[in-house]
Amino acid sequence: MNDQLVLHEDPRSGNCYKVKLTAAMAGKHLDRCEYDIMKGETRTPDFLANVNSNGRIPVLQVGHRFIPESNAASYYVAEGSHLIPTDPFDHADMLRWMFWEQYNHEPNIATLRFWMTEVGLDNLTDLQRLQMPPKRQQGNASLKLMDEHLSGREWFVGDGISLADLCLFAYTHVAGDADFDLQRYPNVSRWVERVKGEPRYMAMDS
Ligand SMILES: N[C@@H](CCC(=O)N[C@@H](CS)C(=O)NCC(=O)O)C(=O)O
Repeated sequence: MNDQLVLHEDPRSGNCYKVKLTAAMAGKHLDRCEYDIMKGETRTPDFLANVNSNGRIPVLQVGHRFIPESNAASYYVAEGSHLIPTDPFDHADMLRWMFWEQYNHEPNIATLRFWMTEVGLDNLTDLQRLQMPPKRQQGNASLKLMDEHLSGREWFVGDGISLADLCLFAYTHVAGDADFDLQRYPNVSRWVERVKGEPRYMAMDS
């Protein structure tokens, strides 16, 4: 893999952080190209035509090709590293948690965090206001499920850290920004500290 890797990102995004954290832990270099999503910079005709027709970051540029979707981009970066289990069951289980993160976790915890920290409660639409209680309930249900899974185990898959841990970590460790109380989930809290203690760990604001 000799292609240059460029991450198209907004540094405030946990989805973008997943790709940077994965690169740090896998010992790979990423160049960065920054956008401000609050100014619509990922919705310009140029971005839609040339980077991601879905109008969102992160997007990983590999040479002249582009991989949108944080977990797919992280998977490309992690290829060949200790973060990707070689056992077929563990590999599928890692993907299970990454798909689960996108369906059950990120749409609730990350969206509430975005609304509360970037958009601001006063600026929410009526529909967003209505969606807040169910998102909070579903976010807490996700944290509870994670806490139960981590009972008696250190990592989400098999015996070691994998990409599943990093994809789940990105928005879990900042869930407090959206008023989720991680102290209610002691196994999750210990796992957060475990990830932070990994040798090549990189903080979100790095
Ligand atoms: N499922 C996508 C979600 C990407 C996403 O929602 N990106 C947000 C930032 S975290 C974005 O680009 N928002 C700007 C917009 O929608 O205009 C992923 O995991 O990469």
